[in-house]
Amino acid sequence: MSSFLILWLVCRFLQSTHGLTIPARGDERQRDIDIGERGNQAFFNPDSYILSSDFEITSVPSTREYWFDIGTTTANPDGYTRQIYTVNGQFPGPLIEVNQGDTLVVHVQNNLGTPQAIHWHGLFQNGSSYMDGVPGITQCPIPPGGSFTYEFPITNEGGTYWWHSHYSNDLQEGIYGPLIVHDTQDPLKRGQDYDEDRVVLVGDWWHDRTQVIVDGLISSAGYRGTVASPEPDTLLINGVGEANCSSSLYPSGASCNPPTRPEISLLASKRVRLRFINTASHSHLRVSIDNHELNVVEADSTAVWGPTIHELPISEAQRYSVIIDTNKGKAGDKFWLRVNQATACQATASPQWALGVITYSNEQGQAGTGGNNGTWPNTKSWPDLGGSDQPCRDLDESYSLYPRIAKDAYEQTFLTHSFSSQFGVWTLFNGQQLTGFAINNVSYQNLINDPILEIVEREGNFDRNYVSTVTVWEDGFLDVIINNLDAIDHPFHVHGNDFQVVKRGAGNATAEQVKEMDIRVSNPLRRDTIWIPGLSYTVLRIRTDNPGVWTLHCHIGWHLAQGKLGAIIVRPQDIQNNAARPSSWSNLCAGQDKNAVGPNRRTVISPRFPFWSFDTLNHIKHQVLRRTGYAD
Ligand SMILES: *[C@@H]1O[C@H](CO)[C@@H](O)[C@H](O)[C@H]1NC(C)=O
Ligand SMILES: *[C@@H]1O[C@H](CO)[C@@H](O)[C@H](O)[C@H]1NC(C)=O
Ligand SMILES: *[C@@H]1O[C@H](CO)[C@@H](O)[C@H](O)[C@H]1NC(C)=O
Ligand SMILES: *[C@@H]1O[C@H](CO)[C@@H](O)[C@H](O)[C@H]1NC(C)=O
Ligand SMILES: *[C@@H]1O[C@H](CO)[C@@H](O)[C@H](O)[C@H]1NC(C)=O
Ligand SMILES: [Cu+2]
Repeated sequence: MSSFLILWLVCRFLQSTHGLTIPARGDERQRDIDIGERGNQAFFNPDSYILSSDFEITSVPSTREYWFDIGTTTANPDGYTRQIYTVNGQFPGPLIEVNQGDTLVVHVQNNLGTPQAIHWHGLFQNGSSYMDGVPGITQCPIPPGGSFTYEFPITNEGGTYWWHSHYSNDLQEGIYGPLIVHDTQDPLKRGQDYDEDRVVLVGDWWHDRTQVIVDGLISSAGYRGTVASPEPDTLLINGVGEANCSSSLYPSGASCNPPTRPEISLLASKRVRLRFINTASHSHLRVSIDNHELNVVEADSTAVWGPTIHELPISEAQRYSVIIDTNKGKAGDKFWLRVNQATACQATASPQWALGVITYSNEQGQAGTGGNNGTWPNTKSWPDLGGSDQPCRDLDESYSLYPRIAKDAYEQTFLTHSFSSQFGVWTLFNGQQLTGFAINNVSYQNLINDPILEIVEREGNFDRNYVSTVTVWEDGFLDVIINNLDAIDHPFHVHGNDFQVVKRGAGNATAEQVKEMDIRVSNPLRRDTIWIPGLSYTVLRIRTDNPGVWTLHCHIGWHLAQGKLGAIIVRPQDIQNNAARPSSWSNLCAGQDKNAVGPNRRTVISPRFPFWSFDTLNHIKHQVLRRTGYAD
């Protein structure tokens, strides 16, 4: 390969990305997105992400009922006005707050012209796999104009979760929100460990509609000239960002009306728990607050003893709670909240960031969006923030995170199964060839109206070649090896249970090799979403005490759309024995074409971006990062 070609490839990619301008702002810029008074503008009330101390945390169960109306509106989350999806007219979506032991009921009305389904990220769905919300895996999608009621008990869960669309990459369009489960047994307690409790969503944003991007990615032409996942146009904090309106990528001729920067007002001299949730489709993010150290106390929904750090790395779909002390000034003082894209995590990114404002206040409970009087913080960032060339790592690779409820690694696994995942050209079950991602050489095809769960109920087993699965029959402990054979990094999420991170290593590993390895025995981290660096593997130990069909997938939404999904089928016999379903669930499949493939897969080989060039790009990136191996 000539160096000219390599240079061309690099330039090609750099062209397709851009950063953000930070235009000077005055009072004349109105926050268009925060109040519902503007007809079809999306509504977001930042106060709704403040957890009230009035919420009664109790073990007395109750039923919590929510109504989700999914629709569209026109809004300008980052200055660019486009159609977005909303839930109850809100962007981002409403917060769900429950106690462990409650029954959650969510009535979803799909007012879109396309199907839909909602997943409850991190919740186990113990005994209710059919409520997991993955179309083609655990349900048929909710049709356009249709409705469906999700109803399930919250058992054994507590901490920070979120809900999001699992149809195509529609979560990117705005169908997501926080889901908080309180637990009287939670080692983290308000009043003891912290005084105030907030949710902060961080994520990324595109000016093109998701369907446009997905259609591009799975076409031979690619999106913006490539089948590699696109870098975002903007980063968002609680749904608000600032586009670079002078960038060549900013749609020409489009007006630019950036909303006011998000402001979070906090009482001075308190310990504040900030629950960060990364809702991004493609951005590993680094979060910091000038002058404030972040004491990490929760990873996904596991309460941990964690480090006190200046900058928090958080991958797609992960959650972290940090506690900060608001004793760095007096009421009225302001500090930057910085969300930086961890550029080195993506193959092609250039630096991007979003800024929010932390304002100290004397008044309880004001998020303070209207309160900004035109002055911005003059604080400086911590001097040791990660540079754009710093390799991405999960927090547990740099620091120890000890679950506060200690559990040693489960003993006596009955099976070690490896899922090897890779980008390439794959032959489908119908003979067609496609470019995309595969797990064990199978690039996922979604037979969306014939969910795997229902096949298992019908047939007592699942034996098809359009998705990579492993079936386990026992209640015990399973080791799942995930070999990331790409040079690029991927965040993996497993549904249905959390896992113990018992091993990470460079390269790939077979089941035979893993069985001989020393694993982390003492109180390994438990979580549900893990960042797996390029050309490395991880071993996840999972208890199979929850019968169901559990999706395992990359949480880069664009990779998911390109086939990066497999499943763990836990105890088909128990699925069959408990196959009573509400008729509303069965009705979603009634009369639908069982052979329909949707919504994403139908790719052909891309002549403009053949596999070898992606490989080359990986190679370049690998050299740039000079990745180091792991200590063990
Ligand atoms: C915004 O885009 C312009 C034009 O490409 C570029 O010169 C500028 O550096 C960008 N601003 C930022 C903050 O990236
Ligand atoms: C699911 O429920 C069963 C029966 O109560 C219990 O044994 C099991 O531990 C639970 N699993 C999870 C993941 O909550
Ligand atoms: C804005 O508020 C800050 C803090 O209360 C104050 O110091 C500053 O003078 C105010 N600026 C203007 C322009 O009113
Ligand atoms: C995938 O295909 C490659 C090349 O044919 C082969 O070496 C490898 O063993 C296959 N992997 C699995 C898990 O089947
Ligand atoms: C796994 O690693 C070995 C080196 O340890 C390498 O030779 C082999 O190609 C790797 N397998 C895959 C599928 O990448
Ligand atoms: Cu991925």
